[in-house]
Amino acid sequence: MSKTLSALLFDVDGTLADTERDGHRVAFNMAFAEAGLDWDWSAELYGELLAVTGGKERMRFYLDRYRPDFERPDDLDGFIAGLHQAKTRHFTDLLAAGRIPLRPGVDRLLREARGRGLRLAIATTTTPANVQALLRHALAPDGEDWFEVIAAGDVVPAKKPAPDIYCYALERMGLGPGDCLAFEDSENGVRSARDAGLKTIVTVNDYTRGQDFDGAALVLDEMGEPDAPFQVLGGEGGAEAAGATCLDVDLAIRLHADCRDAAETA
Ligand code: XBP
Ligand code: MG
Repeated sequence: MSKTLSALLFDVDGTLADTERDGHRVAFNMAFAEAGLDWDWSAELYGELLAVTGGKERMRFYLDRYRPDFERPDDLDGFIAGLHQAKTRHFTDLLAAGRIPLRPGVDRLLREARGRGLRLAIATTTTPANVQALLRHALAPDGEDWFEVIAAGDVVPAKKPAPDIYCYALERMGLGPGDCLAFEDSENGVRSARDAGLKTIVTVNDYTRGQDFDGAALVLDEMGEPDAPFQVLGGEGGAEAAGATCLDVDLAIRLHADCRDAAETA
């Protein structure tokens, strides 16, 4: 395994920002209403639907599971794609209106990582336009340029929990998984990163708190800020985090080194 931590790979939804309940869910419901459908995804139902990653895949799952009687149009794929386009428009409008901020500590960690020469990438299931809008409106006008690779959406056929999107990002960067750390918020995300060979730091949210993060290097409530410390909820690198108040580059380097030692001992 590489001795140096070269890059940080970030999930988007739930990790960079709490986008699901008050962002994606709201945008889906706006698209449904606009299309004259009586579908309305409550915050609770949405928690169940999140088991399926990808908005188009999620709508199809909803139809199969909750709307078996819905009279399906001949071109179901086209119908779902149309709804999804409208949903993306509504979601990016919410972002442009500044409705969805970054999670605590994300801005700080990204700035520090950039300043210290770490390479940055995105590996996400969501649509590229959503990533672009979030980075532009919640991070910085040139936020997209901070990331060497933005791997998103349908660029790979199999979405998380398949490892494909991480493998794609690593290949584009010419790096191996041992050179990097991944940042995730969900079990599906951790499985994806783990199966790509990556060590992963998890920040949970209300939808993912009770999930299984087996093998994660560290599980936190938030990345934390110097005046608003994180809480360590689990993970194999808890000892490395002792005494730390927030997730910074030094802690990331310690966690990466710890993983390396474990791999060398094994
Ligand atoms: C995110 C997703 C996405 C978003 C919606 O998962 O599953 O589908 O919920 O975005 P992850 P789209 O954080 O694991 O990448 O509607 O653009 O798919
Ligand atoms: Mg996520």
